[in-house]
Amino acid sequence: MFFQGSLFGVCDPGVDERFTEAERVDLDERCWVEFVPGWLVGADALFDDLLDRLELRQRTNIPMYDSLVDEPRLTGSWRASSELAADGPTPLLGDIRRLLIERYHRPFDSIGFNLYRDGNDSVAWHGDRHRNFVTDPVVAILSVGHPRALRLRPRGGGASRGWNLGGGDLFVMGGACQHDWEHCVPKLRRAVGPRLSITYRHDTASS
Ligand SMILES: O=C(O)CCC(=O)C(=O)O
Repeated sequence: MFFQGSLFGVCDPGVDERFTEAERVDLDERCWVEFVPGWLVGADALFDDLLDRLELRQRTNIPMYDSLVDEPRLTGSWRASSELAADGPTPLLGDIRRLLIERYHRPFDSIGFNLYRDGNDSVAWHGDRHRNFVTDPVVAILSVGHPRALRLRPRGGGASRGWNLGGGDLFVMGGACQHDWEHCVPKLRRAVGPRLSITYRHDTASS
């Protein structure tokens, strides 16, 4: 896949360890998000590196309305328990993991990768299912590649809000977000380049 790098994204990747640009938004009394625009510099280099290294696969037979379909994105994952590289799939993703653990006080032990190849790729409204065994999980999404909207809406209805995520942006959902709110990445009608989301999650409650 060809990826046209942006001028600012082609240097060696690194993150702002002080989270200087972090903007926290309370969605309601129980739920918050934190947006850190441009948290990772050199996002295009990381994007290219991960496309080379990751084994992304096509999930099939996903129930959608009355039929079974191919999931409209490619996915991959890393788990702390099952890998030789115990800190992270690459040194940088391991460093990022440590920074996220320090800041959000959660034992991020898995990373999910989602490649949205173009505007036809998407994920429907949902809350992450590990809320069924972790109360108030924190979910941290680092986005590289072309920006795509991540939208959030209250479970059960209400106005949605959106953030455009790509190019090294970090977006964190916390509090009861996975219980009380849903999120999605909608399809786009216009042409758009690929985006990879790198999602840190934890299967237990505290670090
Ligand atoms: O790609 C994203 O930004 C969101 C991914 C997501 O919601 C999921 O995989 O559960």
